[in-house]
Amino acid sequence: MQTLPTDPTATATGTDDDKPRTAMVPWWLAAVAGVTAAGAALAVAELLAGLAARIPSLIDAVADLVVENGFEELDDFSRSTFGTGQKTALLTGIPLSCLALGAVIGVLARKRRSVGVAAFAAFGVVGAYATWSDELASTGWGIVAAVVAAAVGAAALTGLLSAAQHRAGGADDTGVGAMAGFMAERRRFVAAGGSLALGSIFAGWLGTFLQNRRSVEGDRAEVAESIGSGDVAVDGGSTAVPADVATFDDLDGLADLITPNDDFYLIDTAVSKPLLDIDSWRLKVTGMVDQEVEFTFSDLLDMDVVEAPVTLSCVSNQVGGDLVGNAIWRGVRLTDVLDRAGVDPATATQLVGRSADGWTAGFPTELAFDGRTALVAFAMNDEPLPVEHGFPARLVVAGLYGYVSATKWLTEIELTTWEAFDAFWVPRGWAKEGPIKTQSRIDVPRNRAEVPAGLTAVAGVAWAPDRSVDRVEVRIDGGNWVEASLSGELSEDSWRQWLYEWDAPAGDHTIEVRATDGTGEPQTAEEAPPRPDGATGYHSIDVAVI
Ligand SMILES: Nc1nc2c(c(=O)[nH]1)N[C@H]1C(S)=C(S)[C@@H](COP(=O)(O)O)O[C@H]1N2
Ligand SMILES: [Mo]
Repeated sequence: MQTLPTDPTATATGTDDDKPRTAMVPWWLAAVAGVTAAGAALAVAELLAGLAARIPSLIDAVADLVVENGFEELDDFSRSTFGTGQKTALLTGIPLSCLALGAVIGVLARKRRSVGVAAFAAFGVVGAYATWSDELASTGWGIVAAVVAAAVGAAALTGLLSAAQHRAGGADDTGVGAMAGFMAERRRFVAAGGSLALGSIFAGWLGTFLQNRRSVEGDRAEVAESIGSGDVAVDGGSTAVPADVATFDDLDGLADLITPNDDFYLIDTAVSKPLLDIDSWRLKVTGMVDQEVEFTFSDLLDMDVVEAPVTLSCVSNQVGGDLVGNAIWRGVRLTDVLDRAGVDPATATQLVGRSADGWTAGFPTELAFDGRTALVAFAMNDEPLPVEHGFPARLVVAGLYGYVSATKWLTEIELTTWEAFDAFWVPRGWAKEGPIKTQSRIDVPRNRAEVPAGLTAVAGVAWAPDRSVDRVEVRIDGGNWVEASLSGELSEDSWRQWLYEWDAPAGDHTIEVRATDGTGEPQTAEEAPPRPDGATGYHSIDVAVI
């Protein structure tokens, strides 16, 4: 075995830095150096983001940027297969792409180190730009994080490439394995690269750990006390239905009349959910108002607090889909909030809700004043709003799809005109107005289920907020519509369960459902996709009766 000098600077074969006469680093070694350098840059950025809440995670910021600009059909995508998995895919895809780019940069930087430095500088610019468009983060700190990360990446790359040029020489003839031979020959590279890689893994892990540890559960517990949830657990939520309202909750597979918070669908563009501090949180009412006003959380609690069951639905819900839920919301009336500012719906024709992370939703101001349920809500099923549902406050407007109304992490209500502003989803191909269409869904039996012949329960839910559901009918194999029985009605904003006892004959059958709203208008049979203003048509399932 070769005797190795203990002092790495004592090697005679290596040449430092940019001296062009040195033998070129093999491309694969340069690729390894590039990957390691990119990893170090990412890790440092995540560590900084972990150390201070004000410093944004560059990965999150880039993911947000992709969501906001890349995915026009986010709502469509997130509906089925991808689900929240789409965001997870982004959060792993972005670092993986960075590492892959790092490999390319490493190879390109073999001849000229300046190419590597320039590439990392470009990385930094992208990171800084992404944090600049992130409303929750301080832009200044975002730029600091990006500059530090880029500098670490560039330094790591040049350092590793230099280390890679040091060959301790002659290891191939020692008879030891190829790996050991390589290690001996490139020991400076192995030592530098190995410790950098290990350090990066640790820094990245620590940064992610610190970021994930952040929570607002303390604030939520405080809110639980002040909203009088009493001894209601902070994560359970009460879904107790009033005694005088009949339900079919006992039926297996049927959606509960009140959706538990943990089962309530989730749709938003936020890659990491805003964690808002209850003491510094403010709700501002701005724009075309008599005077702009600002509410603290306790200002809201001092107002008249009301509670209302409201069914919320996503415009991208397919016929038969599950992007719909029914919760009891508690908060203050939107009109009470608007009255403090002084709003004239005849001139200020659009109400825009804005979230802490810059998302927007807008609807005609007159709808806030037409008598429907419209709340600045802070509790959901007797529990402070869960973080993912908008803690500490959100809008809930009965009868409007979420994308035009239900702003989570609400920080501002701006009064403007209908023409002056298009909220987040409007330029992305969704209708500017979003009234919820009457819909019904079959939960039991499941599509393509095998059902034993004889009496069997066919059941589901139907909704038409804020018009109420008056009738639900079922049709077997295109025959006559027969009326199903209905659960009690929590409110006209709330969905109803329906149940039909079917005497099922053997064979293959198709079951369809339709609802009629409180105005006597039956659900339309005409099939329409979710885009641009909500899916229509009858939910239909096929079953095999045996
Ligand atoms: N801040 C913010 N609020 C938002 C959204 C969003 O992306 N960001 N999505 C809206 C949409 S499209 C829907 S359907 C509802 C869903 O509310 P949920 O996730 O509590 O069910 O929230 C609305 N509020
Ligand atoms: Mo939605």
